[in-house]
Order: sequence, then structure tokens, then C-alpha cells
Amino acid sequence: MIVPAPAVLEARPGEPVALPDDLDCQRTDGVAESYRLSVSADGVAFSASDDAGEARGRATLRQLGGTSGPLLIEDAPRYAWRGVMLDVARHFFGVDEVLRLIDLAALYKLNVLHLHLTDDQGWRIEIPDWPRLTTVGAETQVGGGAGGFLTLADYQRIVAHAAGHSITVVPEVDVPGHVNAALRAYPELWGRDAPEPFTTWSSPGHSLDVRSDVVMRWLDDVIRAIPGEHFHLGGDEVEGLAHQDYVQFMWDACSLVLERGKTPIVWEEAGVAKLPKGTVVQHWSDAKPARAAAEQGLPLIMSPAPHTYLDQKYDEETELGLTWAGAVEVRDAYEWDPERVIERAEVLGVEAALWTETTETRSDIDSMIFPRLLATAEIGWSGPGDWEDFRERLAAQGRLLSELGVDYHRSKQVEWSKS
Ligand code: TNX
Repeated sequence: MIVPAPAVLEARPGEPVALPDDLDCQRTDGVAESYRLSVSADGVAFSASDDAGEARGRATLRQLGGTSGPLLIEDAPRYAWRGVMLDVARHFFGVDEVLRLIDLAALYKLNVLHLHLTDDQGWRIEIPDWPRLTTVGAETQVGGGAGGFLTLADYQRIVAHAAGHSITVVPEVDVPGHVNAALRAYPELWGRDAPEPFTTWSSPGHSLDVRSDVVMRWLDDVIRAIPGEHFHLGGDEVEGLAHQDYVQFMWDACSLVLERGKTPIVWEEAGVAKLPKGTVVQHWSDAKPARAAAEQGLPLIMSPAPHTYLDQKYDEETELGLTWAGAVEVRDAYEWDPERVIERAEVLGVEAALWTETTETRSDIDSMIFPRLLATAEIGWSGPGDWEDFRERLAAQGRLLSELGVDYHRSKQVEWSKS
């Protein structure tokens, strides 16, 4: 129930609705992140359930631009998890790019930023007890460039900035596969000689020696070093490990994250393992393990590649991007229902993912993320809707994105205005 709020501002008929920054926004007992905005002859009333609701309401107003009353919006999210993932491992992107993405994600009412912090090509987060992870593991990237990493102070800045927008940062350290950079830094993590740097796409397929004590000690140090209520363990595309070793490791690693008071998240492959209650599973490609996770009663984040993978080409003319999931045009990003992806799954929410094998610059990431992220954002906030209606509203967002300096992809499916 949303409690009616008193008029807090004078309404000026025909004038754009604007909320002052220091507005004392009344709290309601509505669901988390909800808000209510009414503009009538009596005035402008804005109320929200919490800080997040206030942020979401302000975001809506910004999207609407110079809208004027009378109007009534009573709004609440469909899903509690509405995320965007940025891979800073394949190509490194630093604080400025990440803060900018947070601002843009906030404008579309997303509430999770998932950072893919480690992969074969680079380790991107400082771990004080294991300094070689960054002095050695961060020194290159796809294409052989210089790489880079976030200090813990950088990471804290990102977390604080995101918190200012009521966005949660979820760190991912991908284990036990996709670990070439970590193995270069600490070969004892696999018990062999240090491998060569890996600077192309795909993966050399190496894995941690999951039976060794040093691996669990190292993982515990990493989990404790990175702040946050969640810890994404990856678990995808593991090669060269016996099934039994893999499933035991995923159980142990998730249990460790829980012991440290955090929520473990894993990619769907780990659904073949028995996982502790409290674990969240992220679907991306294969329904079978995702279904196995759902059958264990674990909630799922939906990132089906044919709809949410921002690293896939829009069409055959797109310069950047991969093609393994098929083309992901804006309409593909919009026309899907998270409830119909894995039968009987408890859907926690949705997340779009930018893997950065082919993206190097700000303009590259802009063109792959936008405008498709707006489709995922709307699926997450409102649920599936009418494509023609979305398409028209998207054209208006093109103007706003241009104003904000976002180099979005001018998809042929949308009639972008010329201005
Ligand atoms: C699969 S999605 C991966 C990534 C790649 C991506 C490229 C997932 C869990 N693993 O390592 O970057 O495909 O599209």
C-alpha cells in the first residue's frame, strides 16, 4: 500500500516537472525501490519507499525529460535483481569508465553492477596478501596491450559511487577455470610451471589444483579482501578437472563464501553440483545445468545469451562483437520473458553482460551496451511489453543518450530522430 503523500511543491501547469536535489522525500510503506509521483493542480507530490525508490523516481523523471503534468506514476520493480556486467579482464577498463557506466545504469533503474574482475587474460583487483596477482597477473590483456588493475581504494570508490545510486557492486573472481593470469602469478595454484601469458580470445583451459590446501587458503584471502555482500565465483567453462573434483570444489567454495557472510553466485555450469542453500545461479546458455539448479530450489539470474549478451553482434554488419549466440538485435534484447526461459525456476532477476574480447575503447563499449541495455532494464523493471511501443520510446532515449555523450548503436530497427 502506498501512503498518499502531501504536496511538496507547487505545480506550474505546462512547465516541466523538476524535483530539487535537497527535496525531503516522504517515505511510504511500499515495496523496496518503489515511488509515487503525482502532478496535479494541487501540486507535485513525490514519495518513495526508500532511498532506492527515490533514486528510481528521479531516474524516471530524467528519462521523461521535460514532461509536464497532470500525471500520476505509481511504480515498483518487477524483479529485485536488475544488473549489468562489465568484463574488465579481457580488456581493462578503469575507474572512470566504471563510474560512467554506473551513472548510465542508474538512469535506467538498474540496481546491480557485476564486475568480471579476473580471467585468463588478466587479474584486475589488488589482493594485498597476494601481490603478484596484480604485479604479474594484470600486466597484459587481449591483443597484448598493457592491461591494468583496480587498487582496493579504486574499488571502494566504485562501491561508494554505486551506493550513491542505490546500486550494488558484485565482484566476480572466476574459479576454478579461466585462471591463467592467477597461475602466472602463483604457479603453486596448479602445481606446475607458470604458463605463458594468454592474450587472445577463448581460454587455454587451465584449472586450479582444487585438491591443494593452498588454493582454498588463497581463495579465502581473496573472498575476504574484496568488500561486498555478494561474491561471484564464476565456475564456468572448466576444462581438465574430474567431475567429482569440480562438484566438490564448487560446494566448498560456495560454503566458504557463505561462511564469510556473503551470498555466493555461480554461473549455471555449477548447477550440476549440489550447492549450499543460499547460493544464486546465473543462467547464460545451457538450460540443463540451469534446470538442475532450479530443481535444487536455488534462485536464478537470467542472462540468456541470445537476449542479454551485449558482446554479440547486432547483425552481420556490426564491426565489433562475437557471433556464437547469433545476432542480438534490439528487438531480440526486448522480446523475451524471464519466466519462460527455465521452467519452474524462481527468477531473481535479469542481467545483461558485456564481455570485452572485442571492445577496447569507451566508444566500443558504448556501442555494444547501448541501446540494448535499455531493453534488459525494462524487462527487469516492468516485464515484457509491446515492441512497437518500446521502439518509439527508445527513439526518444536516443536523444537523451546523445546529450549524455553516449555513442550508442543506431540500430536499423529504431527510427532515431535526426537531431
Ligand atoms: C562465454 S558467459 C563466457 C565468457 C566469454 C563469453 C563470450 C560465460 C560464463 N563464459 O568467458 O567471454 O562467452 O561471449
